[in-house]
Amino acid sequence: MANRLTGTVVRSTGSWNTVRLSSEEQLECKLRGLFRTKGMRATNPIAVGDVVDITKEADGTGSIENIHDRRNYVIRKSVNLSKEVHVIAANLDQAIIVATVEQPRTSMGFIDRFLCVAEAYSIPAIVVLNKSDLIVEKKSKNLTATYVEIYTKAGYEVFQVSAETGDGLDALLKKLKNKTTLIFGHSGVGKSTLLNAIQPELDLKTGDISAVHHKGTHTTTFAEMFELDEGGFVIDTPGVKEFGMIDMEIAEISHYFPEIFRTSDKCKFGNCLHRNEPGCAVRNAVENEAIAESRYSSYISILESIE
Ligand SMILES: Nc1nc2c(ncn2[C@@H]2O[C@H](COP(=O)(O)OP(=O)(O)OP(=O)(O)O)[C@@H](O)[C@H]2O)c(=O)[nH]1
Ligand SMILES: [Mg+2]
Ligand SMILES: [Zn+2]
Repeated sequence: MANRLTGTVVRSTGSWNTVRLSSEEQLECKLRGLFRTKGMRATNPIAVGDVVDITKEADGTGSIENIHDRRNYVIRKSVNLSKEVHVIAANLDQAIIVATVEQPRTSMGFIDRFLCVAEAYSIPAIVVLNKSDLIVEKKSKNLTATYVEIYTKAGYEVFQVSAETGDGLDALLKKLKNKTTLIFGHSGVGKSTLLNAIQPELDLKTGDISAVHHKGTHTTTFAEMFELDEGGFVIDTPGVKEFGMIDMEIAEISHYFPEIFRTSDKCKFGNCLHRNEPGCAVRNAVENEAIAESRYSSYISILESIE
């Protein structure tokens, strides 16, 4: 077709999707016809990051004619409709989980669930601890050191940054260069503030800290992809309360905890689930503190939630 063009979805709000054709041109597009996402029941047939073929209409809008196969994606269970999933974003090079030790404190369980899903989709994940300027008391400092140690030992890169003071942002920006990166995390951890600090022209709406603690407050309401001046794209997302995990096979969960997986070939039984089996190298490593207790607990809790 003569006027058929290919672009990337940078924003999807239901019936309208903003498609980026080039850095100069974005087009509001509607889905033409009914699309079924292969093999999954998703609340959204199109997600940020999807590559689509469109045709231009006379009124200056576009029609999405085709969605390209996804290289990868991150999905979570919808909160209300447990059978349906929500596609957070597609075609990612990496994902950042933004967490905070103070205001609010992100639980390790939440971080672990996200990391587990990222591993399941083979998306490299990075842990960013934001609001380092708030880490002043000894207790917070110790806790921060624990977070850093646990995730570094598990095999992840951990960045300590402050969107407020700019501390640590240069190193983070280097990591973002020429990649498409999903920015994920609870509401109020400073995802949008971080992106503004990296690139002020983005001018993203950010929350008022006092409003964060009221339930249901999300400052960012839709996932949206932005181009970085330095090269690359970032996808800001609305904060989530809980991360509903998609169904996985029980035996595969340990594959998505890198340090557990690495250790498991020393278990006596090939099908060891690392619970009460004799000769379990993983439990042994937890006892020797080679594997963090919290990571092991997250593993067990995901296992139990699926059973
Ligand atoms: N002290 C301090 N406050 C920060 C920092 N980063 C963000 N904040 C504050 O945290 C609050 C929430 O920031 P947002 O950027 O809106 O958080 P978000 O993660 O985008 O939240 P949602 O869009 O609701 O998911 C705002 O009041 C920010 O000013 C930081 O590094 N230090
Ligand atoms: Mg936000
Ligand atoms: Zn074992």
